[in-house]
Amino acid sequence: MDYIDLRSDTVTKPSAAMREAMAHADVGDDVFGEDPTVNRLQERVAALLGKEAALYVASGSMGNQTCIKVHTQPGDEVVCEKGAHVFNYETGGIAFLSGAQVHAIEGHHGAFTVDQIKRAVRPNVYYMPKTRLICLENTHNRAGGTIYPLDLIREISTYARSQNIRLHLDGARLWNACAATGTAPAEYASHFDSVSVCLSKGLGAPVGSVIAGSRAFIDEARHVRKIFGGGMRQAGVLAAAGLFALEHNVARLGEDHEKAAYLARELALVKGFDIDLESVQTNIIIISAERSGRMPEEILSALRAKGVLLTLGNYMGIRAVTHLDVSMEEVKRAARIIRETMN
Ligand code: TLP
Repeated sequence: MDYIDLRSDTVTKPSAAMREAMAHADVGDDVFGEDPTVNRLQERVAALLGKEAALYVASGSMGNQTCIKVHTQPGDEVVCEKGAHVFNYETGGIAFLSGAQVHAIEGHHGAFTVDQIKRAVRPNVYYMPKTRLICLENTHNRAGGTIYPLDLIREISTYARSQNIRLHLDGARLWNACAATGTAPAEYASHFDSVSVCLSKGLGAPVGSVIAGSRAFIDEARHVRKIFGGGMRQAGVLAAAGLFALEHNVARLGEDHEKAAYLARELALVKGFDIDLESVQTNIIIISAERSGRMPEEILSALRAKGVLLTLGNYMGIRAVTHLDVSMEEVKRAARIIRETMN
């Protein structure tokens, strides 16, 4: 069956033109720092984010976890939002890889305030963990692709700096936040000590993320990446896809947001579905199916049988994500199928 796949923006496949760029990439051994395409990608992302240096990594999880490892010592505390990807979907990596513990705060639309952070930060007493790092997520996946308000980021950054607490941005979908707000990536990034961005979500590359920060931070991150088994060799064939994605697939992200806005409006009318339309700010829709009286898993398999793929969202929730490989026409068809299945 030809599925309309709305499970994630990670499901996109590299286009013929992207594959062409990959086939012609100049390569070298990146563990020696000699892959010209990887170097070009790192320089490009560092410039886009206004940081001194950047490092290509295999995935968003590797990017976040590498940054967290560089920022923390075992026993430290990392503050993040309750629904954060680093906390929920990275297999306990903060504990496993960094030996740090998480202090999770419940935000609104994935964002918390300085006051909430102040209440979470540990006093400087020897028998307490040290609050070493705060992680923000923009856009926030589990909250529904919500955008972290820039004024909140500014306040949090000012406070974190005053307390000597590091600030990391999980910017897997930072490009979507930038497309929706018109804020430049470097403006967001300027408030953080480290930033992780993905090339394999909305941008449509098959693999890869990039982390950015000061030169000293990235030197340390390169060391940690090697420990994590992420030293790659002729990775230029992959990095070429990332460069292609940055060149061709950023300006079009607004289309994905239009498709999501349409789909959200349609699905809000479906019997038993509840959608917080205010949270639909980019390309993700979280649907609560609680009132339908049906379990999300049951709804997902009924839709699969009719050719529409969605995935589980937060508790009792279903998630739909729009992307490069699903057209407005397909989104309209999916909305029709979902309505028919639920009515
Ligand atoms: N998110 C995936 C799943 O893991 C849930 C998805 O389908 O959305 N940060 C954020 C905000 C993410 O949404 C993701 C991936 C990551 C980091 C991790 O990226 P990868 O999957 O490349 O490790």
